[in-house]
Amino acid sequence: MMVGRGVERSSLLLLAPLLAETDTTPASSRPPGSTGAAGLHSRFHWIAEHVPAFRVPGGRIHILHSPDEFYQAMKARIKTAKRRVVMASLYLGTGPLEQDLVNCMEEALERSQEDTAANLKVSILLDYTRGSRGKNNSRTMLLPLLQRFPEQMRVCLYHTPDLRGLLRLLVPERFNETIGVQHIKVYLFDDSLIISGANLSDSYFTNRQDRYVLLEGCREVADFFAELVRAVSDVSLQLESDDSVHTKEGMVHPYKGNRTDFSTSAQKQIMEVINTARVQQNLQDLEHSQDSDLELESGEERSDTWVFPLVQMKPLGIRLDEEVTQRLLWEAGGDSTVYLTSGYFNLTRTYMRLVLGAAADYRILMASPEVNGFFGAKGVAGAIPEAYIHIAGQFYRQVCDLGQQSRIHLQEYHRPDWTFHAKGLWYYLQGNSRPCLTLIGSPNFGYRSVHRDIEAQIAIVTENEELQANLQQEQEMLYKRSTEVSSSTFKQPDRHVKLWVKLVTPFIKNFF
Ligand SMILES: *[C@@H]1O[C@H](CO)[C@@H](O)[C@H](O)[C@H]1NC(C)=O
Ligand SMILES: *[C@@H]1O[C@H](CO)[C@@H](O)[C@H](O)[C@H]1NC(C)=O
Ligand SMILES: *[C@@H]1O[C@H](CO)[C@@H](O)[C@H](O)[C@H]1NC(C)=O
Ligand SMILES: *[C@@H]1O[C@H](CO)[C@@H](O)[C@H](O)[C@H]1NC(C)=O
Ligand SMILES: CC(=O)N[C@H]1CO[C@H](CO)[C@@H](O)[C@@H]1O
Repeated sequence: MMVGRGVERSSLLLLAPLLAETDTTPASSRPPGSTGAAGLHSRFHWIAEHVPAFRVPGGRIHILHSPDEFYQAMKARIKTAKRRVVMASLYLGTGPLEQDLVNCMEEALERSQEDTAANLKVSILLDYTRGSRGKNNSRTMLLPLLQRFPEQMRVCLYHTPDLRGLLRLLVPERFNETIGVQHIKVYLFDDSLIISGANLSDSYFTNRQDRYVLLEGCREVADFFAELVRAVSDVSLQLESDDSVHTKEGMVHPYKGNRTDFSTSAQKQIMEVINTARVQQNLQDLEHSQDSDLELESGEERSDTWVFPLVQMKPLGIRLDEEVTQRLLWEAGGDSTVYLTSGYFNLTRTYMRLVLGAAADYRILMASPEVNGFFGAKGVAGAIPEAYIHIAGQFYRQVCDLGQQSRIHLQEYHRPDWTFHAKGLWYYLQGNSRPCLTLIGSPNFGYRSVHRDIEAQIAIVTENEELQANLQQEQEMLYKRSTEVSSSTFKQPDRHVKLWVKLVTPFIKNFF
């Protein structure tokens, strides 16, 4: 692997073990400061060696800004869907807003039955442990639909293979979710889809800040995600109308079956979806490049944007998101600025080292304690914001020890009565006031995302100026509500971390 410019030897040494284990494809030679189509393409085309690359017109990608916009878009699209609705999420909440969403599905299914030609299929993938929590839960929300529309409705519950045996019996209910969950958030309606970090739950529809991107009429991307969710659903537990669950015929049971056999077979099925799409898109790209001299027909939109799906399922041996994110963070050269945000700030050790060792400017946005989702929580959970203060404080101290304060800035998000859950990054090249790349989806750069949960996000690389402007606006709106962290921040009384929290943080940080 070629190494970005402007990196000192010391950080190279630090990274040696890491580089050894990553991909060895040489970085494409990039003209410095080049930002044109060819520049962007050659700079980021290596991503296509790992994952499928879909070309779409940038004008079809819309950034949604608020929880309400996200919620209304989902309702409207469920109601008008004709062929398919596919929803993958951690869980479906049980409040009136979630019930309303279920009602929209019911309405769409009823309508589809009246029209004999139509055949709407609704497919829902949730996490088994989170979706089964409590008496009223995601399952009880969806059972009526399953009973009424058995031919059109599918509900699957992913169960991590790591929660098995004695552990499964001994871990208390709320804690068995910490072992690993289905965390992918994709909401798909015919050929349009929303990729987000937001769960299907009340607060995410009202006052919990997350990110959401809508890809409108992008059939190939939608087909890919529908297939991906189908493959994960196939290896998950199938919910029946009597609330029982069973494995799909011929599948290994996720926690009763052999652990290795389960992962191997799940990996094979999921990788098949990814590899098929990759080959298909490569072929298309080849054809496309051959006739790229042809004029666009009038009214035809230019495919000026690439969408790369990045999947991470470490329990099943799939680590594509990790590979791409690592290289992206590492290769961010001195000619770039990376805005990175994670609601819960606990970068993995590797990501942290990459940020500390890279040459780019980093602006890292995290939740301030009062917008942490656990702020004011009862019992042990109430200490979680403190644990994050502690982790952020440690990271900040490292930045200072390395004398990197002018390159790595930490910022805290504030907003009364809101919680902050946004994650992703925006990548700016020098000389450009707008980002050319963003990552958006479920992973949050933390230990759980990389090692325990199953996740998906997309990398969008675009030369479409309007889309770039919209991404910039999104980034600015989030950072506008933040203040910069300095050494005095951690001396404020509300940042006091109790000794016991400091002591237990190293042991519990793997779990959130
Ligand atoms: C569960 O749902 C039922 C029926 O909708 C409702 O009457 C009941 O109050 C709910 N229970 C809880 C604990 O939310
Ligand atoms: C989680 O824990 C509860 C209570 O200990 C148990 O009833 C439930 O079956 C567990 N869930 C899973 C998936 O093991
Ligand atoms: C929603 O999803 C996030 C991760 O995206 C998860 O950490 C969180 O616990 C979920 N929220 C709730 C209220 O369960
Ligand atoms: C699980 O299967 C693998 C090969 O498929 C085998 O080597 C291993 O012994 C099995 N483990 C158990 C506990 O049966
Ligand atoms: C910043 C930080 O402390 N990150 C930690 C998050 O959790 C993982 C898992 O334990 C650690 O390896 C990281 O160091």
